[in-house]
Amino acid sequence: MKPHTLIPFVAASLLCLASTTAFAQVKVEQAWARPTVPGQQGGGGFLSITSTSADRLVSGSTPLAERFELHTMAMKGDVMEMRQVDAIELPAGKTVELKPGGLHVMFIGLKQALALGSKVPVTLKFEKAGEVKVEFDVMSRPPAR
Ligand SMILES: [Cu+2]
Repeated sequence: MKPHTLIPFVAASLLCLASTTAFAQVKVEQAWARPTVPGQQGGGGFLSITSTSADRLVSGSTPLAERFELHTMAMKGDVMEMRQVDAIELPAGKTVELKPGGLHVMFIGLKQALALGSKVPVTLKFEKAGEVKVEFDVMSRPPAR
Protein backbone atom coordinates (compact mmCIF):
# COMPACT_ATOMS: atom_id res chain seq x y z
CA MET A 1 0.00 0.00 0.00
CA LYS A 2 1.37 3.43 -0.97
CA PRO A 3 1.40 5.97 1.85
CA HIS A 4 -1.10 8.34 0.25
CA THR A 5 -3.83 5.69 0.11
CA LEU A 6 -3.96 5.80 3.89
CA ILE A 7 -5.21 9.38 4.00
CA PRO A 8 -8.86 8.83 3.05
CA PHE A 9 -9.08 6.09 5.64
CA VAL A 10 -7.78 8.33 8.44
CA ALA A 11 -10.11 11.16 7.42
CA ALA A 12 -13.09 8.81 7.50
CA SER A 13 -12.16 7.57 10.98
CA LEU A 14 -11.91 11.11 12.32
CA LEU A 15 -15.30 12.01 10.89
CA CYS A 16 -16.76 8.94 12.51
CA LEU A 17 -15.30 9.87 15.90
CA ALA A 18 -16.65 13.41 15.65
CA SER A 19 -20.17 12.25 14.88
CA THR A 20 -20.12 9.73 17.73
CA THR A 21 -19.28 12.49 20.20
CA ALA A 22 -22.06 14.74 18.92
CA PHE A 23 -24.48 11.84 19.04
CA ALA A 24 -24.29 11.44 22.79
CA GLN A 25 -24.27 15.03 23.93
CA VAL A 26 -25.77 15.99 27.24
CA LYS A 27 -26.43 19.51 28.45
CA VAL A 28 -26.83 20.17 32.16
CA GLU A 29 -28.31 23.44 33.41
CA GLN A 30 -29.43 25.01 36.67
CA ALA A 31 -27.68 22.53 38.93
CA TRP A 32 -28.30 23.50 42.55
CA ALA A 33 -28.36 21.84 45.94
CA ARG A 34 -30.06 22.67 49.20
CA PRO A 35 -27.86 23.80 52.08
CA THR A 36 -27.50 21.36 54.98
CA VAL A 37 -26.76 21.78 58.67
CA PRO A 38 -23.74 20.16 60.34
CA GLY A 39 -24.51 16.52 61.14
CA GLN A 40 -27.18 16.21 58.47
CA GLN A 41 -26.64 12.94 56.61
CA GLY A 42 -28.22 13.66 53.26
CA GLY A 43 -28.66 16.57 50.90
CA GLY A 44 -30.79 16.98 47.80
CA GLY A 45 -29.67 18.24 44.39
CA PHE A 46 -31.64 19.40 41.38
CA LEU A 47 -30.86 20.08 37.73
CA SER A 48 -32.17 20.17 34.19
CA ILE A 49 -30.76 17.71 31.66
CA THR A 50 -31.16 17.75 27.90
CA SER A 51 -29.66 15.01 25.77
CA THR A 52 -29.47 15.20 21.97
CA SER A 53 -30.21 11.48 21.76
CA ALA A 54 -31.97 9.07 24.09
CA ASP A 55 -29.81 8.38 27.12
CA ARG A 56 -30.09 7.54 30.81
CA LEU A 57 -28.56 9.08 33.90
CA VAL A 58 -27.36 5.98 35.76
CA SER A 59 -25.18 7.20 38.63
CA GLY A 60 -22.78 9.81 39.88
CA SER A 61 -20.34 10.72 42.60
CA THR A 62 -19.07 13.63 44.64
CA PRO A 63 -16.02 13.87 46.90
CA LEU A 64 -18.26 15.52 49.51
CA ALA A 65 -20.43 12.45 50.19
CA GLU A 66 -20.03 8.71 50.50
CA ARG A 67 -22.84 7.91 48.10
CA PHE A 68 -24.75 9.46 45.26
CA GLU A 69 -28.30 8.25 44.63
CA LEU A 70 -31.07 8.96 42.15
CA HIS A 71 -34.44 9.48 43.84
CA THR A 72 -38.04 10.20 43.05
CA MET A 73 -40.88 11.37 45.29
CA ALA A 74 -44.21 9.61 45.39
CA MET A 75 -47.31 9.80 47.56
CA LYS A 76 -47.75 6.85 49.88
CA GLY A 77 -51.14 7.34 51.48
CA ASP A 78 -50.98 10.93 52.74
CA VAL A 79 -47.21 11.04 52.95
CA MET A 80 -44.66 12.03 50.33
CA GLU A 81 -41.95 9.42 50.27
CA MET A 82 -38.55 9.28 48.61
CA ARG A 83 -37.73 6.22 46.61
CA GLN A 84 -34.44 5.30 44.97
CA VAL A 85 -34.52 4.70 41.21
CA ASP A 86 -31.97 2.82 39.09
CA ALA A 87 -31.83 5.39 36.32
CA ILE A 88 -33.46 8.53 34.99
CA GLU A 89 -34.65 8.26 31.40
CA LEU A 90 -33.67 11.07 29.05
CA PRO A 91 -35.75 11.11 25.87
CA ALA A 92 -33.95 12.60 22.84
CA GLY A 93 -34.10 16.38 22.71
CA LYS A 94 -36.41 16.71 25.71
CA THR A 95 -35.39 18.61 28.83
CA VAL A 96 -35.86 16.53 31.96
CA GLU A 97 -36.17 18.58 35.13
CA LEU A 98 -35.08 17.23 38.48
CA LYS A 99 -36.79 19.50 40.96
CA PRO A 100 -38.21 19.62 44.50
CA GLY A 101 -41.21 17.30 44.82
CA GLY A 102 -40.10 15.05 41.97
CA LEU A 103 -36.96 13.47 40.62
CA HIS A 104 -33.77 14.56 42.37
CA VAL A 105 -30.27 13.44 43.24
CA MET A 106 -29.18 12.74 46.82
CA PHE A 107 -25.80 13.13 48.40
CA ILE A 108 -25.78 10.51 51.18
CA GLY A 109 -23.25 10.35 53.99
CA LEU A 110 -22.15 13.97 53.75
CA LYS A 111 -18.57 14.54 54.89
CA GLN A 112 -19.25 18.23 55.51
CA ALA A 113 -22.25 20.52 55.63
CA LEU A 114 -23.24 22.09 52.32
CA ALA A 115 -22.85 25.78 53.06
CA LEU A 116 -24.96 28.42 51.36
CA GLY A 117 -22.99 29.92 48.48
CA SER A 118 -20.55 27.01 48.14
CA LYS A 119 -20.38 24.51 45.30
CA VAL A 120 -20.73 20.73 45.17
CA PRO A 121 -18.52 19.16 42.49
CA VAL A 122 -20.32 16.19 40.96
CA THR A 123 -19.46 13.69 38.25
CA LEU A 124 -22.64 12.48 36.59
CA LYS A 125 -22.54 9.19 34.73
CA PHE A 126 -24.69 8.65 31.66
CA GLU A 127 -25.20 5.32 29.93
CA LYS A 128 -24.15 6.63 26.51
CA ALA A 129 -22.62 10.08 27.05
CA GLY A 130 -20.30 8.78 29.79
CA GLU A 131 -19.10 11.04 32.57
CA VAL A 132 -20.05 14.70 32.77
CA LYS A 133 -18.65 17.01 35.46
CA VAL A 134 -21.06 19.52 36.97
CA GLU A 135 -20.93 21.98 39.87
CA PHE A 136 -24.07 22.33 41.95
CA ASP A 137 -24.55 25.80 43.48
CA VAL A 138 -25.70 25.56 47.08
CA MET A 139 -28.70 27.84 47.39
CA SER A 140 -31.90 27.98 49.43
CA ARG A 141 -34.31 28.22 46.51
CA PRO A 142 -34.33 27.27 42.82
CA PRO A 143 -32.34 29.50 40.46
CA ALA A 144 -34.44 31.99 38.47
CA ARG A 145 -35.20 30.95 34.92
CU1 LIG B 1 -34.07 11.82 48.05
